[in-house]
Amino acid sequence: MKTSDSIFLRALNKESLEIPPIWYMRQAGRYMPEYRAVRKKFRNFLDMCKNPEVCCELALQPINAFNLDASILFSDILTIPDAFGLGVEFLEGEGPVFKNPIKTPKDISSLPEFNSDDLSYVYEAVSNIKRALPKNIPLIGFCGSPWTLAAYSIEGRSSKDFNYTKDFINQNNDSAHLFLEKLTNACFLYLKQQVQAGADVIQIFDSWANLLNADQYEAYSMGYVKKLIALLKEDEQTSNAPIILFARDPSFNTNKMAESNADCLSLFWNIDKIDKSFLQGKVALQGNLNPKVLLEDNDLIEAELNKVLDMFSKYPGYIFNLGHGITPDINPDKIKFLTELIRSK
Ligand code: 1CP
Repeated sequence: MKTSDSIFLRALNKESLEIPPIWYMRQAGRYMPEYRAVRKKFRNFLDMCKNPEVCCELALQPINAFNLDASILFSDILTIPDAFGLGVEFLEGEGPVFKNPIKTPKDISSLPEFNSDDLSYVYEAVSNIKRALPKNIPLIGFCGSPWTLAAYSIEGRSSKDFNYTKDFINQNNDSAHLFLEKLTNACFLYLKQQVQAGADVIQIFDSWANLLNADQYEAYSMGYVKKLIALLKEDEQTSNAPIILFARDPSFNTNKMAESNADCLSLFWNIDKIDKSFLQGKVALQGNLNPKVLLEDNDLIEAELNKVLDMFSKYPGYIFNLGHGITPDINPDKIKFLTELIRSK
């Protein structure tokens, strides 16, 4: 089997398939006992990401447990802000905390030049995972969207509303755009090295798209995602890697996401209507079962799965996934049940 035989790549190429390829956002993570056993050896989560052998072991765990159709690099989106010198730490129960967040426009103008070689531990993880995977299982490399990375870097931590970030961009608009520009170039160089190391597909996570109204989304997020995708499509080394764009709970129509020129749109779980006649032939679609459904009994899981499959299974280029990541409270048996159920239909 060659990588090009993969049903995941065929779906990304907008082919209609009998059974959709299956993978899960956050398929490696705390919900798996084998992940927790490795995780407890590291105090700071990012130290674990800086160990390419461990990242390889973690990326392979869900492939071995559930026989999935795609693997995703084990890492985090906050490696880029860390490489800019913002000092990212993930301590027990706290989520990400930045030692040196962006506080003033001067912090942006005086940022060091992004050196993509500082993230060589990520590219090493990519090549280790690629070597360990069966040939027909493609590897997804990823980054956060420039907007999502800017939000964490300015807020200095996670937040429900990122109000500090919103005030900062309103008061320092030119600097905010300069920062987004720097992040866009960093994302491009970072993804290029992931592809050079063996990533077959790229996913861009716009996990805080929901903070922006439609106009702000265009100005602060979509504009830069478009630029990033254009850079990737124009570069000889990355032009063949299909690009998936995920946006959390967007306040804009799904058709808008297709303007990014991404090859596939990853739909948040609350999207229950799509304009198939507009999207068909332009983009593949990925999604979008609500992860919370996996906390319910099997009959309810099947009923909710059927709704998703009714909506998408005939769509040319459909990839089964959740509408957001697997949460730590989900029992791995439910992932096995769901995966087998999809393949039995
Ligand atoms: O304590 C732990 O064990 C850490 C939990 C964890 C894991 C397993 C974090 C901390 N990151 C990851 C891995 C990770 N992160 C992966 C690879 C695993 C896989 O998918 O199989 C990926 C793709 C990410 C991407 C990521 N990190 C996103 C985008 C996806 C999304 O969920 O929207 C985001 C927003 C982050 C930031 C992040 N990483 C971790 C935390 C706790 C957070 C903050 C989340 C928040 O702000 O609420």
